[in-house]
This record gives sequence, structure tokens and C-alpha cells, in this order.
Amino acid sequence: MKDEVTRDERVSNLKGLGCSRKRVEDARFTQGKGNYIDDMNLPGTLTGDFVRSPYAHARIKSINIDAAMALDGVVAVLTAKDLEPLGLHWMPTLAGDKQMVLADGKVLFQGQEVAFVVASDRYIASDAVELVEVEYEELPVIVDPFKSMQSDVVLREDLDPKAPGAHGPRKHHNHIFTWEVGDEEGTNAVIDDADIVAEESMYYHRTHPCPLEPCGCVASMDKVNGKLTLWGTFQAPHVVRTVASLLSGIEEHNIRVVSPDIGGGFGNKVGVYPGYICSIVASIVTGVPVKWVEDRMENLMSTAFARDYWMKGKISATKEGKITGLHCHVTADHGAFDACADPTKFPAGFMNICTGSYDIPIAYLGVDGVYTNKAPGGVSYRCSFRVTEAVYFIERMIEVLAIEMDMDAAELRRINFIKKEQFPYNSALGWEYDSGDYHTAWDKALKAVDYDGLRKEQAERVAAFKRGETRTIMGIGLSFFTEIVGAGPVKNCDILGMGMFDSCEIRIHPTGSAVARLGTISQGQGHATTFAQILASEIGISAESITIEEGDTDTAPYGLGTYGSRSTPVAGAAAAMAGRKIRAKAQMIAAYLLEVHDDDVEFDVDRFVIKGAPERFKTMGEIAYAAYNQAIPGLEPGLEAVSYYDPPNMTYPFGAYVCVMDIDVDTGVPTINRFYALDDCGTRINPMVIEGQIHGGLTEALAVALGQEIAYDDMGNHKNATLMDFFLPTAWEVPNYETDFTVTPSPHHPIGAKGVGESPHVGGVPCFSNAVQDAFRPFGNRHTNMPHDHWRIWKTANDLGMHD
Ligand code: MCN
Ligand code: CUM
Repeated sequence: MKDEVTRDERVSNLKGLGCSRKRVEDARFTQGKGNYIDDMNLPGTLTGDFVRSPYAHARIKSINIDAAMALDGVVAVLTAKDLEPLGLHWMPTLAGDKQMVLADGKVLFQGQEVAFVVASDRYIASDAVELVEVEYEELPVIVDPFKSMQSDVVLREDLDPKAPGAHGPRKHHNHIFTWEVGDEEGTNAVIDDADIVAEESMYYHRTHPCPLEPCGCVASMDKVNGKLTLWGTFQAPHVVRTVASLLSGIEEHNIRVVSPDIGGGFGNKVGVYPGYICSIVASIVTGVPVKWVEDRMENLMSTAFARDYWMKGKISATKEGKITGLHCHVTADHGAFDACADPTKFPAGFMNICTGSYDIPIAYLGVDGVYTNKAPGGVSYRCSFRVTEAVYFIERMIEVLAIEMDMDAAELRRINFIKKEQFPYNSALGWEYDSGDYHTAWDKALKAVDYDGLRKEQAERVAAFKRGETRTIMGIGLSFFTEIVGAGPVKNCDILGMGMFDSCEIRIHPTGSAVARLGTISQGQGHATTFAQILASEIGISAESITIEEGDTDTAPYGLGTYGSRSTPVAGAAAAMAGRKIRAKAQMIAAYLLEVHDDDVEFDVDRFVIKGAPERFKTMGEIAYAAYNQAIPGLEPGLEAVSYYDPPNMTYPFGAYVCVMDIDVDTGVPTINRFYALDDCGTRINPMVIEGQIHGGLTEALAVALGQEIAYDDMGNHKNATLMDFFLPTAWEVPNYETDFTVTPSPHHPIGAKGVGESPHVGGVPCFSNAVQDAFRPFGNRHTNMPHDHWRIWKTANDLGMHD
């Protein structure tokens, strides 16, 4: 048995962990072979389209569908009245609230679904939408959560004003919940006695991830076999199947949910939307497939938005700058229905990671959720369940404290970082951070950008500006973030009672290739590439020989889906564990074939070798063949394994970002000269995919920080529902990102990997925002709210007297 290939070559042939393997899905995507929901064209498919409310708050006096029904090609027009006998005119939300599927007596936000037209094609459906006559009686509109809490106007007439909500007592008829974590009394006492206290209020505006592909589905009820198939843009197909079964009464084995290729999800495709329910009902009624695909405007107006958090903070410190306490209160605008897709016990997501990367001995967080006349949602857009808001809050509070103390913000961070030896670290608000080495990352970042040199340059620029020699100022944006991803522990995290584990099932074929199926679903993250790499390293079969399948509930094991950057921490762990089961059986087979005891063989890259005699071995290919042909007598044939993984903890990736920016004070235009991003996501599976995730997340962070927003006027009119008005950065605005890393493995994850998909957004937004604010700091700025679009930046300069 002579081996021609070196060990290094064998390792490289595997394309396993650490390899920048090219994305296998890209051949399909770049050659027009992707299969997105709108590519689904089953014979006889009808199209659904919504009549939507032009008003943000109105009573519905009547709906007349006669003219629409009279149009050639229109098959049905569904209203709440049609859904009511089925109990489907309202649906439960993931946050324990309920939401109208079709307007039931009134509408609560502009763009709300009022009627569902089903027609032979999209054009006819659109024409028919125009023919549905709805008589509205306008009601007073509330778009401000503070006013909402004072108003006599009852938004949710369906709720008993005195009854508690899903998360306890309600303070007012427009109040949803109060969520409190930490020790308020103790925190207040510390802050009252502190040498230094900084206070600030900030608004993290409402925005929207605006995926390239909007949401949609195709429902097909096969009345002969009693089977319902639902294809759609679902980030959690199994959960959709369970919800569909619970709502429709169709037994779960008779429902198949399939997520085909998804053109970006970003959390926008986690929730259950009226379009799904209406398509299913329409297919059941008509007996043919019904397709619903929203357009851009509908996507921006009615599907899951992000943020809309009004945050008020107090932070205290000693004269030396050691933080002693943190108090945070949030007023959370949830819109008309609380449809946040958070784990059940966390109505404000993981906002209680707002102590950030700092060793803060005592803290308190209180969140009040409030109804307004805006679209429902709240958790989306690379947010890790509100970690975006938490990190923005603490990274702004640190900057404000630095201003209060007249101190350098990089140094203030360094003094307060949790130290390497403090991990696992228990935070004041209840999390156990698994691992971290913040000082090393921070030092590396500051050195890479020559931080001291930058500050000198900035000081020179300030002086030049004051001398009237330049009209541009320079900002140095800093952020250090700790993420919390991988929900995760079933004991803490569930969605609608389903624990948040994940799964992988792997089957090795006789000739040594394999198929693995997981409970997650890629929306562009490259799972088909990277999960194969985890398995390649675990089982010694090249990633090129492993097919990854996700998103078909008939074949994939039950999983909770992809969001909260949980795929790597949870399904990735399941993949490693399933791989280890395969390896354990392979070891027995190898030992049998080599006629030695199980303990006398060891795994080596792609084979089992006899300890001390590596020239005697069986490759995984040989073992796979033997598993089907010559297995050990008494041992069942085949080589398959499945793992359902309940992680013991979440993972806590972190990073250090620096943005260097010039600002023209006369035009308000920022120019990003440098963006450095150091990420630590533990063991790196595919550095190239990680880099892609970081570029994407940073670009979305740039968008949010520098211009993107969902704004409403006082009438509740949505002001940015087209891409003319909604800022999407292009190559023109995007700088050349410099990426870097450190590796601090997660101690509890089987391969030490942490998630990364949301990190660049979580850390990026405060970094861009801090850069703008830092530029104005020498001129007296303390805090201005995002988005820092050209007008707002100009206005900041103007307010600071820089145009005088
Ligand atoms: N990865 C890696 N090494 C690590 C961690 C991750 O190589 N240590 C790779 C993974 O193998 C995977 C990718 O990075 O291919 C992202 O992994 P992970 O951080 O586990 O995140 P998820 O796969 O669970 O993706 C979800 C995350 C979320 S919640 C949003 S929102 C978001 C994001 O991913 N949506 C995206 N990135 C996106 N990228 C694209 N293209 N499209 C979206 O909709
Ligand atoms: Cu919060 S957006 Mo991602 O979790 O799908």
C-alpha cells in the first residue's frame, strides 16, 4: 500500500476547514440557473395580489368586489369575511400577539392587506385590485410611540385594554409589554453616587433590509392526495410547516414546505405574512397552484422592518474612567402588531447585551413596547435579535462618556474591556460570554490604522479648519462589539414552543461521496460550500464530494432555520457531531478490515491508519464501500448519521472596527477614506466567505448609518417606499474595506466556530456613525441621530455654527 500523495496534498484535497474554497452555488447563480420563487411556473398557476390600504388608520365601512369579479380572468376576491369561517382572518405572530391576515373592520397601517385578488395572471390581478371598491372612514393616526402612550385613541380594539399581553401587564391600551433585566435600584444608587455620569438619548431609526428578491410563495393543494406543498422565501421552512399545520388543521405530514434559492433574506423572510395564508386558502378554494410575489413597494411598506428604538442611557464612571454602572430605557415602536421574530422569552431580543464588551459591574435595562400606525416587524436586518441596537447604544454611550471626561475614546474602551482571563464572563444583565480576547484585537486594530498618527492628523485638520484653510473635517470612528449568536440553548430559546436546536443528517454513498441535509437554509451565505467543508474535515471526504441540501421539509431533518447567525453555531455544530458519529463507525470498520483492535487505529485526514504504522491504512473511500459490502458481521450495513444539536450556550464573536472619514461641512457629504474591520468568529471555516459576509454587512451598515430609513409623515404615509427614495449604497459609495482577524475559538462549539453573518452590521453601524460624530466632536458635538445623510450632516455643521 504505497501512497503517492503527501499528507499536505491530502489535506488540501479535502478543501476542509480554513480553505477559501470557491462557492459551489455560484456556477448556478452566475449563469442564470438559480431557481427563485418567481421562477416556479406550475401549469395552471393563478396569481394573487393584494388590495392594500392607502390609510394608516381607518375604519372599513364596506368592500365591494363586484367590479373586480366581473373582470375576465378574475377567479376570486378574498376578504376577511371569507377567511373568518376558517378562523384565518387573524393569525398568531411569533411574538405572542395576533395580526390581521385581511383587514377585519379596520386598518392599522398604510399598505395593510385588505383583500386578496386571485386571477389568471399578474396583470389581470393588478387591474382587478384597482376595481375593488373599499369605503374607508379615516381615524386619527399615531406614528409617535410617546404620543401613543398618552393618546385616548385605541389602536388595537381587538384587545381588552385591561388584560395583560403575552409578556405581562400592559400600562395603557396602546402599550404592548414591559421587559426588565438587571437591578434598577442598585444601578440608580451607583449612578447617583458616581464621580462622573453621562446621559444621552438616541434614536435608532426604522429601516428595512430590502432584499433583492421580495417575499413570495406558491401554494399548491393537491386535493386528490390531500397534500399541500408550499414553496416560498422562507428562512425557517420547518417552522412555516408547523405553523401552517396548526393554522389549517392539515396534518403536518401532508404539508411540504420548500425554500428554493432565496435572493437575500436578512431577517425579512423569517416571519409569516398574510400572502402565505391567502395563497394557501386560495389554492384550497380553487384547487390549482396560487402564486403570490410582492413588489418592491409592498416589500418596503409591509414586511418586517428593523429597529425603531428610542434609547435613553446613563453611564457612570470613576475619575479614572472605570465604568461603574449602566442604565438603559427603551421605547420600542412595534407598529400595529407585535410581529417581532424573537425567541419567545425575549420580547426585546438580546438587547440585554447592551453592556457590550465592557466589564460593567451593575446594569439595568427596561424596554416598553408600544403600538403605532406603522407596519409590524422589528427584528430583521443582520440584527442578531436587537444586538444591533444594543451595540449602537453602548458604543455611543462610550463616546459620550469620553466627551464628558475629555478623554480619548480608544483608551476609555481599553480601560473597561473584559479581560481575557475573565472568560467565561458573566455579564451584569445575565449572559455568559464564552470566550474573548478584546485587548489583543483592539491593539492590533489601532496599530494597523496607526491610531495615534490619525489623531495627530485630525488635530492638524481642526487647526487648519479654524484658520480657514479647509472646509473639510476628519472623523475617526471607533467601535468594538460583542455579538451573541447561535440561539440556542433549548432551555432559554424557543419559537412558538419549539426549542431552537438544529440538525444535520449525513449519508455516505458506497463510492465515498455523500449527501448531507440540514435544518437551516441559505439565503446567500454559501451554506452549500461551507457546511461541506466542516464535514470534509470531520469525515475525511473531500468537500467536492459532499452535496449539501437544505430547505425541503420532506427531506431535511427538522431545524429552526437561518437567522441570528445561528447556522454555524448550531447547525454547524450538528454537522460536526453527525460527522463524528460517521467517523466512530468508520473506525470500527477500518479496524476490522485491518484486523486490529478499534483502539489501535487513528484518524488521519482522509483515512484510518494503524497507530505507529501509518503505511497500513484504510481510506474513507474504502471504508464507505466496505460499509455497504463487507461490514462487520452483526453490524448493520450503511454509513449514515444524524445529529440534533442543542448548544450548551450561544457564541460571542467580537470585532474591532475603525472608519476614517472626511466631511465637507458645506455640502454635508462624507468621504470614507479608510475602513478597517477586524473580526473574531473563532475557528474560520472559509475565509473568503467570511470576507464576503463582512463586505456585505459593512455595506448594509453604511446604508443604515448614512442615509437609509423608513420614514412616515404625520398621516402615517410611508415616505420611502421606492428605491428612488430609499438609499441603497452602490459601488460608488462603498469604500475599499480592509479586513483582518484574530481567532479565539468558542470553547463549547465542537469545532470552535462562532457565527459571523451579522457581526459586520452590528459593529459597522456604530463605527460609521461614530466617525461622523467624531468629526464634529472638536466643534462641540455630543450626539446627533442617524441616518447621517447629507442634509443632516450639513445641519449638524450649521447648528454648530460652522457655516458662520
Ligand atoms: N462562516 C465561516 N466561519 C465561521 C462562521 C461563519 O466560514 N466561523 C461562514 C458560514 O459557513 C456561512 C457564512 O459564513 O457560510 C455565514 O454563517 P453564519 O454566521 O453562521 O450565519 P448564517 O449562515 O446563519 O446566516 C445568517 C446571517 C443573518 S442572520 C443575516 S440577517 C444575513 C447574513 O447571514 N443574511 C444574509 N448574511 C447574509 N448574506 C447573504 N448573502 N444574504 C443574506 O440574506
Ligand atoms: Cu436579525 S436578521 Mo438575521 O437574524 O435573519
